[in-house]
Amino acid sequence: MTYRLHYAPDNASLIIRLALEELGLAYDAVLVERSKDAQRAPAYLAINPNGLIPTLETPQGAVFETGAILLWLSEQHNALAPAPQSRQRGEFLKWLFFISNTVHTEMRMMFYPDKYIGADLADCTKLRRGLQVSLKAHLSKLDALAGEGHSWFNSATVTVLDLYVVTLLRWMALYPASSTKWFSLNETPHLHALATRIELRSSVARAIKAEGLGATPFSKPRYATPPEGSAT
Ligand SMILES: N[C@@H](CCC(=O)N[C@@H](CS)C(=O)NCC(=O)O)C(=O)O
Repeated sequence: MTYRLHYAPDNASLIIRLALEELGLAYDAVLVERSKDAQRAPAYLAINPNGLIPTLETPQGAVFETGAILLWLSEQHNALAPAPQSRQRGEFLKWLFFISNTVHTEMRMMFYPDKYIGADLADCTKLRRGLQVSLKAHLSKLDALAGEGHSWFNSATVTVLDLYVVTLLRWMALYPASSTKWFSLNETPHLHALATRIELRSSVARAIKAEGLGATPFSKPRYATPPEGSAT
């Protein structure tokens, strides 16, 4: 069975697309029409009861949650991560989980504060300010990590952690459009170098084409102009 990636342009499914492209795997990309709230339609909820994008259909069933899909793919295909028995595995895993359950979650709250605290504008602004402070501190830690010469982050061998981090950097620069001034990639030179290096890969060129991401999707991103679907 060919993998089926349920995606919307420039959504978290982009991270999975990058991994699939990097692994050179065949897959079908199935558009989830965000403009029609298709992620909450019964057919989608049957494969992802949380109604979130992405979901990857596999021969072993549907896998959801970005971090879980990345880990699953890296284990199935023995690539894009230190091997399970290797000395580096624990270090790699703790940072992958930190990205998935802390940084990505904070970004979700930045994008959709109303889902957490209601639609009051003043409240949302306050929440976003708090998140910006926290994200800046996390970015500074990640930048230091990226400069430490690990084999599993910002090295010549690409990992799912690299792909996850550069996509989050992209979103920090773009979303929500009204509140991105806090972010400057120049403040984290190691992450800047990572973003610049990853976007030159041929796997990324294919993702750029599929989702209309522009030539520098991580180091100097612009809003997507996808051939189908919409980011929101
Ligand atoms: N924890 C989830 C978060 C995924 C997520 O936030 N997806 C967004 C798109 S980037 C989504 O589905 N948003 C639609 C919604 O919240 O209704 C994961 O890692 O897969």
